[in-house]
Amino acid sequence: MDHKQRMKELVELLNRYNYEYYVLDSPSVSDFEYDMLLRELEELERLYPEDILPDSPTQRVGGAAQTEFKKVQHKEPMLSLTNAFSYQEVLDFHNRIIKTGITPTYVCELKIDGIASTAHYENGEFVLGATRGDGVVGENITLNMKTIKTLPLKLKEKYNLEVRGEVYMRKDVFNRLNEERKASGEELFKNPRNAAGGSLRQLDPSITKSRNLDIFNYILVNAEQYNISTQYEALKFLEKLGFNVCPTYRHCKTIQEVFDYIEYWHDNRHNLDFETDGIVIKVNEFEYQKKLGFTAKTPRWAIAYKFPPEEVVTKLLEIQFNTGRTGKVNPLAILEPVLIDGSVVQKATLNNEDFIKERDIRVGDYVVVRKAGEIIPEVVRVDFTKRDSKLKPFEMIKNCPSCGQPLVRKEDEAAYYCLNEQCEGRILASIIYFASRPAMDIDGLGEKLLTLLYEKGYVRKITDIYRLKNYREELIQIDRLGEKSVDSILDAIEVSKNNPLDRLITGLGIKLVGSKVSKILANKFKSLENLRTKKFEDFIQIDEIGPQIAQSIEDFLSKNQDLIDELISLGINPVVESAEEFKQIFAGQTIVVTGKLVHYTRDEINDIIEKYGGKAAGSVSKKTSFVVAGEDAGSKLIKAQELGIKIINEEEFRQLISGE
Ligand code: 0OX
Repeated sequence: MDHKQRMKELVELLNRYNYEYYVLDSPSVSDFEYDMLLRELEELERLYPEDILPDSPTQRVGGAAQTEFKKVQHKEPMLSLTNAFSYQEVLDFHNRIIKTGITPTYVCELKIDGIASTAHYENGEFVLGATRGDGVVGENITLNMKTIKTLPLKLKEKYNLEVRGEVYMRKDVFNRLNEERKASGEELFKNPRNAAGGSLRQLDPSITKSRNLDIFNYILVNAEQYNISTQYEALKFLEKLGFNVCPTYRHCKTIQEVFDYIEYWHDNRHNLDFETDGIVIKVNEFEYQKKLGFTAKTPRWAIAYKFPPEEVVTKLLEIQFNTGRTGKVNPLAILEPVLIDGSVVQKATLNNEDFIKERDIRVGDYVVVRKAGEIIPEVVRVDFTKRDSKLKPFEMIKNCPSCGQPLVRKEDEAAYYCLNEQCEGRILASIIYFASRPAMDIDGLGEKLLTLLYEKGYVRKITDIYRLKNYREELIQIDRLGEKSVDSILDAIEVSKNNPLDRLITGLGIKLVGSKVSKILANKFKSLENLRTKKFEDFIQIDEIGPQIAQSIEDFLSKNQDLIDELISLGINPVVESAEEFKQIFAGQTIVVTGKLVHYTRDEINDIIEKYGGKAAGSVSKKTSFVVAGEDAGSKLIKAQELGIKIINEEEFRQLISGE
């Protein structure tokens, strides 16, 4: 292929990936793949500048500007960063600077994996917020930015200033959002950055608000005006004004200290509650920054070191299919077990038929597997150098792997569905979902055991779970289950009868009704008995519920009155607790949880803090009332110690809420 053709191909590919990334918030390639293609294009353009295409992504500063928001012209262009993919490239950056005759110090910051934004203040009040857009013109997202709790709306002093930063979604918020989306059958966000982007670009700010975004600020525009001469002082100044600055920044006096910083965070970044994809290294002294200046799109005084992607190659042993409770049939890669980032991975998502075919993934291939955003392992691509020529191309199955009915591919969707409501795979999946963590959270009653109990006929529908106590003796005989574990499972089942109503509603698996809508329904209707009689008109009156959800609830109720009867007669009929029952012991307090806990997931403890009147925050600042520290607590604990903030352990927290 000649260079012109390759350049054209790269421009087309990169523009498509840009569109997926910036507009759809659903990229089909990893950042690393994107960066490598971009590098190839930049190299070709350097060799053949006369052939640069006008629509080349190198010819603009950032992502695509959206159409629905009002445009904002940035007074100072919003630049991006040159990437470095190795220590050598960081060293080259340093040497280039030294060569100009200056000896700078550096400020290292974590590179927050979010959406760049800018915030304008007049007289200390937040007046305008914008995205980067193409770097020159961004979108006015003032209303959406106002919903970000970590962005101050009023500063401690009445300054006129512009501050830039990264809007991001915490990992726990992201996990909760995706759990909800999964429960309501919506497409999942690939990673916290896409979720942040998708949430920030909502035309309805109330949706943005519900997404619980956060911001870290890192640039004060024209900082010299405030008698500040270094980036380090600028960050301190921002903190003092009430901005949320990522507390891990460090002033590095030598390039060796920069490498130490990179190494430290390479090893420790997984303990953070937000995602970071690298380290930003900035010349500290503004005087030197000025001297070094800019290229067309990036400053010469800063560089982003990108952490290498956590990818490993392993053999694809089999592609399995399973039918979910909504009927969706998901292909699943069964892999030769490998260690990725400290945990063994033997299953990974293959998304859908198109994904597999576009990448020509075949059973028997060696595939590159990545832990996408530390969450769901994903097959990324085939290592074609190891391809065995005898391997057969992938063929999508035509019938439901569970009931055998023909599968249907819905228009505009890549997924296939089994439409048989009596499909055993779907029924089993809905029972598993009922007992699972976002729903009734019955300890010990997971996928494996429920599948066994289903096959043996003990549990054929949701309500059979509550009849298991009649088969205690038989259960003890099953597959080495034993007396002790059977009793503890039966106990957990009984305890689940007292679960809050919203968990029960979630567990019903009503289409489009995840844990969030369930909470709204529980608060509004207070009991299952009351909810069961309600109709479309009752649901549509609720602000957060649109016609599709209202219809889906009505349809479900009309078909499932027997199930509700049974649940109630089995004693599963929770009534909503009123907020007053929880003493507001944390009223007015901001509490940060860090490290691994024994008794709660992060979501659970945050819920408890909020129920008791407190605010659960993601990062430590002077405003933090106290920190709850579990095992292996990292930078937040250190920050709290530095600031002299009270630190308690999990046991002490439990005592606080139990009133001991
Ligand atoms: C980040 C981040 C991004 C902005 C333009 C010149 C320096 N994602 O965390 N950018 C910058 O600074 C750039 N700093 C950061 N920390």
